[in-house]
Amino acid sequence: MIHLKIDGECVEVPEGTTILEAARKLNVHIPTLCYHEDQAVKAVCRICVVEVEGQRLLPTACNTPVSEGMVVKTASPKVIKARKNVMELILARHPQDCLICSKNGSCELQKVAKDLNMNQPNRYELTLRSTKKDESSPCIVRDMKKCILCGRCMESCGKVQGIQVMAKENRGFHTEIVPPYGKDLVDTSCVGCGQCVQVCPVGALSIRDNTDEVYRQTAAGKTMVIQMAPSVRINLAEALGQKPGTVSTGKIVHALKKIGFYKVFDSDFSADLTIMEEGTEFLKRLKEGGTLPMFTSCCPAWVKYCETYGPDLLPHLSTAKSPQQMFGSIIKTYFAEKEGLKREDICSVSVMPCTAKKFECKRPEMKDDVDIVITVVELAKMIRTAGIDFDNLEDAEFDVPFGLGSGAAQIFGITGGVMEAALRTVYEVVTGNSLEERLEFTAVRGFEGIREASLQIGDLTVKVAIVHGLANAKKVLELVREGKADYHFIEVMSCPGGCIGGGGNAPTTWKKLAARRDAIYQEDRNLPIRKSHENPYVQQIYKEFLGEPLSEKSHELLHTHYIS
Ligand code: HC1
Ligand code: SF4
Ligand code: SF4
Repeated sequence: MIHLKIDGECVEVPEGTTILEAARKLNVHIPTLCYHEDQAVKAVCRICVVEVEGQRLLPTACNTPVSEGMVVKTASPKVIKARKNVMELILARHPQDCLICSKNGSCELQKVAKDLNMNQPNRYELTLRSTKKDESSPCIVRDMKKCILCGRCMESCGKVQGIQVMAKENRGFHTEIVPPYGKDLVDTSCVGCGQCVQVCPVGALSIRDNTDEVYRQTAAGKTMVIQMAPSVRINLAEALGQKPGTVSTGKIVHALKKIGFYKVFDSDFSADLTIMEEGTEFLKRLKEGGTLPMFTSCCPAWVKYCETYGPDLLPHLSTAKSPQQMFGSIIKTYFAEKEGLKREDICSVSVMPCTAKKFECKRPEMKDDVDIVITVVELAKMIRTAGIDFDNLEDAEFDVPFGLGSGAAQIFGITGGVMEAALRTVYEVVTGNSLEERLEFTAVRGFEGIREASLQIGDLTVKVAIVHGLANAKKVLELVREGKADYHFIEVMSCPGGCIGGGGNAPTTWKKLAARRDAIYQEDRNLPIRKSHENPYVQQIYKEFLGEPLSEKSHELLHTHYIS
């Protein structure tokens, strides 16, 4: 163990600990910008400099290991002067339009500048990059004038997703982070997952904001209908300042009503529908010798990834649309008919934890089933704009008949959840036995990037794999291509942790993901119905409208095809 003093207080830490980590142990706050707790240390911004007794130069706390007897000052006049100088240099390259920036109020640069009390005019002249704003993607907006070159986005896109859409180009003052050949994002292999947005400390990468469209359609007198994804109820309160894992289903429904939605429906309902279709498709492939392993198809960033990097493997993807799109189809047909509306009278909105869902709804084969997708972060902004006192809002109920989902649908929002939901139904349908207290398939749970499990279903040992993070998906695609993956069914979610870690949420860390995970599994346990095939409204819609899973009508409305 190493003993040192930080701001006069003694601390004991293991060898190899950095000054930043040691300070955090003492609850001493050292400002950071390029540092991210889940990423490799970069030490490029230099805002975390500290003073170490006996050293002339100021080391960066994020990458300097502690040593025995070290005496550190984290906020001496010399340190503050140096940090203010670093901040002046950063601000001389950063637009000063905070009031109209998407990150206003949640920007890490803004916070550090405020904490540093930058109360004098900048001594350096403002010299902005000339890069134009890239609004070509339906999912995210790049405004590289605002980039502070921290490199976090490159790590998320490159290491976590294995895609590396952006890279550093040029040197020194001219350094920029850009897609290859200065292409627009839409012309790259970007899958729209928003993991780069998740880690960007400033407004250089942001979620495409579609909130104005919602207001426009409401003002135009459209019948406003919204569906809410499984993980939104887990993540929304956090985006409004509550602690991670605060579930607020009823409050969100109430807030959406206040904002002007005529019907508020639950995507958990269509997640159950997805299980009916996808589960039946899986059984059909098993029985009739269809293409196996079958891949899940509810994550649009994964579908796009597979279309781009595995066109030869597209027959493995389930043809089932995602719950979002299945719901869109049902709203513009069955629901419209029941309400005596034409499809063009309805504005079908969905609130999602996901930026890629914005792209999914614009795919031509999806028609206008879902008109607008807003993310958790956008809904949080709309709630603030409407002046809603969210914390003190009474709970409200989803509208019927699409307001009921099972616990199986609820866990769609976490890695392994789609598989677990499918297994609950497939097992009972095939064996005719009830799972009773063995309902929770703990073998498919967890945060390991690639997990596998097997389950005895009747005579067959079903082998499954669960993957999250596209860099992991790449490895599994390779195994399938080489014929080395003896799985029957593979769940892939692009975002680490699944949708609870989606790009449309407030910034995510593994620590926050653990709290969100606990909340989502608790929600499953709280629900009276925990298997998709037991959802009475799902049973009703098959009886009244769809016939049975994989019927002609189901194929027309609930299934899709892929583009290589
Ligand atoms: Fe997801 Fe899904 S679980 S993809 O993560 O299948 O976005 O929450 O809504 O469509 O249900 C996202 C979440 C979501 C779909 C469902
Ligand atoms: Fe990479 Fe995803 Fe960002 Fe696109 S949205 S640049 S794929 S991290
Ligand atoms: Fe969107 Fe979920 Fe896929 Fe992430 S894992 S891209 S949030 S659907």
